[in-house]
Amino acid sequence: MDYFAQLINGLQPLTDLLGRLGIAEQQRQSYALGILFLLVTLLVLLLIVLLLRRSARPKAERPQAEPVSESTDEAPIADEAVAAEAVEGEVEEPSRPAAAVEPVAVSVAEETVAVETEEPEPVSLLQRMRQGLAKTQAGLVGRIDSLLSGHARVDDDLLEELEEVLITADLGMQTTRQLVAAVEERLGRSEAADPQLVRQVLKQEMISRLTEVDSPLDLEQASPLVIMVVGVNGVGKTTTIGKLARLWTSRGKKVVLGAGDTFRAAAAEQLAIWGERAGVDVIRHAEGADPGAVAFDAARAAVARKADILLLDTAGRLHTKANLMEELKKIRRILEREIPGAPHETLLVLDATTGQNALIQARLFKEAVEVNGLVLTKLDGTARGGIIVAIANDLGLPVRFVGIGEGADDLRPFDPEMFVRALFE
Ligand SMILES: Nc1nc2c(ncn2[C@@H]2O[C@H](COP(=O)(O)OP(=O)(O)OP(=O)(O)O)[C@@H](O)[C@H]2O)c(=O)[nH]1
Ligand SMILES: [Mg+2]
Repeated sequence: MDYFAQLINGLQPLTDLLGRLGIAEQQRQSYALGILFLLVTLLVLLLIVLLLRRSARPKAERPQAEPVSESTDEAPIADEAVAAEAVEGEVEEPSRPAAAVEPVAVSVAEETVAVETEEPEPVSLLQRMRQGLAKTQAGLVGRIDSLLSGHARVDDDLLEELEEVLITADLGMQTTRQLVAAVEERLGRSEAADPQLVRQVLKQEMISRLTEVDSPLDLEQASPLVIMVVGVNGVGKTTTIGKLARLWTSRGKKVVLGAGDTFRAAAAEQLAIWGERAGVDVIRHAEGADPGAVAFDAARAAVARKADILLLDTAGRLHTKANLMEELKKIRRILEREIPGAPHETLLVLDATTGQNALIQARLFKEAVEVNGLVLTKLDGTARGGIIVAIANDLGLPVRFVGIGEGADDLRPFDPEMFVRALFE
């Protein structure tokens, strides 16, 4: 009862107000109580509505909130790992959903649009090279990294395991021994040597070994510059010629192609297709014709048409038991008779996916036909890209181009530093 009296007292201002509004005295108290009851009910209802909205909101907001937290997680990693070369999309993308006010569907749609519009942007050379070398990166540098993180210092154990990693990654016995010796010499087996320094030494040694033999192909040394492309079957000779034709015509060179692989009709046809794409003339004979005759006609045509470059395709195997190397020597003699100094370049094409086999082929061809430079194809499809260091180091031959895909633009002039950076960084 006491509480009731207090409540009535508390309602005095309200009953006074009701009195001023002309409500009879007997009814004022019940009116005031009714109003109070209404107010309390409204308040409770308001609270219920607020609570319901609060419990419903996280469901709608969760997908928005996640990308925001991702953005704060990812940005520093991208910054640290790839510094200036950070993929733009990775850094920018997460900020979009954070800014979006509309619910889930819209923010997801915006994200998709952002990705779609970013895709066609030209990727940098280094990025493209990095993509092409992804498998070698994982197979060689990935393994080196996990080896180093498992050791506290540079000791016998680490050096032994490093040797094993390099050999199994196709760097070959000779190059592996030299690289491990360089690490030992430069870091010693001291307690103080941080294993992470091994990474630096390997990187520098690889660059210096590749740079030692590096020499870009000089296109101005002769006109027409005659390039004979050799290699066993399936390594990518014809594809490489097609890509080179396209690269050089795009730089204003007049290119003529010679279909010296008469072993199968499809070979000349394949070259003709590449020629058409690049808009260059292709000199071809019927299937089974003498490759020497094709070389002769191609050389004559290149001179007559004032071509800057003649690219001659050759077979990787032959119909007869005639030795492939003898056939290639004969072609060389014919070219030389027609154009003094030709072939100015004998490019040996090697398939990186064959690993140590590529090294053996390179030795054989080098002895037989005076190879001047190498093209290493299919780096994109293999973890054995380390073979490039072994070949350059063991044979002392410059790598002129590397193939990192089947597309017309997937042949790149070889740049040792960029290659090693794409692998290690
Ligand atoms: N992934 C990838 N494939 C390549 C590359 N280069 C060539 N190829 C593919 O390798 C296959 C063989 O290429 P070709 O150019 O026909 O090889 P070839 O040496 O002329 O072969 P023969 O004419 O039989 O002696 C084709 O399917 C090419 O598309 C490369 O860099 N990356
Ligand atoms: Mg071919």
